[in-house]
Amino acid sequence: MAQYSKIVVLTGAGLSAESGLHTFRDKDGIWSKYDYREVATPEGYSRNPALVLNFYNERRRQNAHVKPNAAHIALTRLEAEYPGSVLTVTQNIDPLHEMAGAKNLIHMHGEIAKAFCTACRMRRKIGIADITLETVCPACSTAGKMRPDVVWFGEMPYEMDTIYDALGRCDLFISIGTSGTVYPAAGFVAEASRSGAHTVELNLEPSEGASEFKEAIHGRATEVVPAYVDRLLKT
Ligand code: BV8
Repeated sequence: MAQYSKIVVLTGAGLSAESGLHTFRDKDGIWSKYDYREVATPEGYSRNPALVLNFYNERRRQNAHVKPNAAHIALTRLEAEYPGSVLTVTQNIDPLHEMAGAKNLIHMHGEIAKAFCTACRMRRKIGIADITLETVCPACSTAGKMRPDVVWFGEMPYEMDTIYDALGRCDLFISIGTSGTVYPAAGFVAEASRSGAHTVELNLEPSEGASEFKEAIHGRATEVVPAYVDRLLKT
């Protein structure tokens, strides 16, 4: 009999660090090079759209050559082999979970490989293509109104109803590679605890929300995540 029946996994930038993608708040992190108010807010986008489009074009190019690491692969194995349900909610906008075969996945902060038109709201996959002020929307033919389909500060993350419903029903909540700085994701552990779930943090170091977890295993994701998944699949 499996120990848990409904597992929710929350992942952050630390999960993709060993695939070569920068995190946000580590010493050489993205927010040490850019002011998030200029490149990750609607106000920044309306002030200087070219700066924001180039910020994401640069990150999209970095995403073009990355590969899932052992932690992404272990999470896909958990989803495929665990006798209960496993939902992965990622704050990451990279495609590494899907590349590792994840199916039951929510990108709550959007996806860098997608774009939408601010004129007609049409959404489309753009892969690794740049978005510029000359990019024309294929649906309404307006130029210069396409933006990355990512959730900026002050914008509502995606699929929050589904996420809160899953948090209210889960009996295991696993948080991986996130500093627990950004809400509402940083509040998920409290939601899971309220529904009586066991809560575990797998992170390089204690996150800002470390004290809210019942269990913590600190180390690199490519080491601690496969080991923890092995433990779950054996019980
Ligand atoms: C919203 C864009 C409301 C995409 C990002 C209270 C409640 C609700 C909101 C707020 C609140 N207080 C403040 C807010 C506002 C704000 C917020 O939380 N601000 C913070 C700074 C205080 N939140 C918002 O604005 C959110 N929206 O609340 O909307 C609303 C309501 C009604 C109607 C409309 C709106 C939107 C938040 C999303 C913002 N977008 N990015 C992109 O460019 O990627 S946030 C950005 O930070 C990323 O998306 C990222 O996902 C997110 C979290 O960062 P982490 O993933 O945790 O990365 P970080 O570098 O911080 O940490 C990495 C960790 O990994 C570290 O702990 C490190 O030790 C570890 N690590 C490193 N290497 C490894 C490792 N671990 C293991 N192995 C390794 N090898």
